[in-house]
Amino acid sequence: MITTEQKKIFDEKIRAANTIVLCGHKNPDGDALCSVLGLAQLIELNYGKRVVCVYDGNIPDYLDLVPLRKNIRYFARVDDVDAVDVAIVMDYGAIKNIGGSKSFADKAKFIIEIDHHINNDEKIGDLCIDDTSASATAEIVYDLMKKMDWKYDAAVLNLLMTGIITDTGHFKFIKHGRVLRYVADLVDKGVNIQMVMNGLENKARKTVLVESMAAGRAEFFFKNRLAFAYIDSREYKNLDGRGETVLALLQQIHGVDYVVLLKEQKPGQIGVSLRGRFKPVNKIAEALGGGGHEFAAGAVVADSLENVKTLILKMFQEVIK
Ligand SMILES: [Mn+2]
Repeated sequence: MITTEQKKIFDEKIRAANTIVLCGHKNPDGDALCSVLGLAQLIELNYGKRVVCVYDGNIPDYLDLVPLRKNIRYFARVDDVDAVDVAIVMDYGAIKNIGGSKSFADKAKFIIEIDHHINNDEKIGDLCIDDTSASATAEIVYDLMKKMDWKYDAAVLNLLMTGIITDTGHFKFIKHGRVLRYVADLVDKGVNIQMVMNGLENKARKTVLVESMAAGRAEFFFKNRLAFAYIDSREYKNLDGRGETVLALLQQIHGVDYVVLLKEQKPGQIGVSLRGRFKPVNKIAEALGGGGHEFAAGAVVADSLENVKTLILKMFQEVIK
């Protein structure tokens, strides 16, 4: 919940600022990207201020079609910003996740954070507008927009809907009804959910081919209860994002309780994605040094593809009895 005091400080700081920089976490996902672009547009519409949006890492192709996509720049190529009055850091979770964009926060006179992650790290904001009950950072931006009584446009509404849709896995991970009431408001204001979702289904042919190949050669273990797939480092270059399609396809198979996808990001560095259909997988992710949600979790392990596969099958042996 955004307090009157938070509203007041936000308003004063933005009003007094000349240069405002916005960023989300490194390798932005739909929520990080769209929350940044949406809030930037709201500030421009309502305060007429110069807002610079920056990112580090890569923005996946499936986000190419989101409104105002061109308004965000790779942090290292931004050389026309000297003094930063206010930096707004969004959807970041922990300081290490910000990446190179942190240099703008470092030189900012005032930092605002807007986040829905549980942050066990130190918080970066002088003003923290955090809500761990929010399903997406875009939900907090929507809340802020309403409480501030801001003007908005169609781009803002579509961006906020995109943030909510992507972070909730197309509404699957919603934990409370509030966000659906916001979604209802967005629909009443003119957002077309079908158009937003269609826009997100936007991948290069090579990506779809890698994903379908990985699903096609999946192996099955423990009486077909565990589906296992991998993507090697050569194929990984053509992957866009996390290989969600591989996981989604294998999860549909009757009798499969668990899906494991190993991604060789580079030799010796394996990204692990775990999905449980009806059984949790977060404990295994945590044992591998990662984390996540109960039914969707992951980790990055420094070892060979073969060794990580052996290790994970051994761990599942304990779980599947
Ligand atoms: Mn998020």
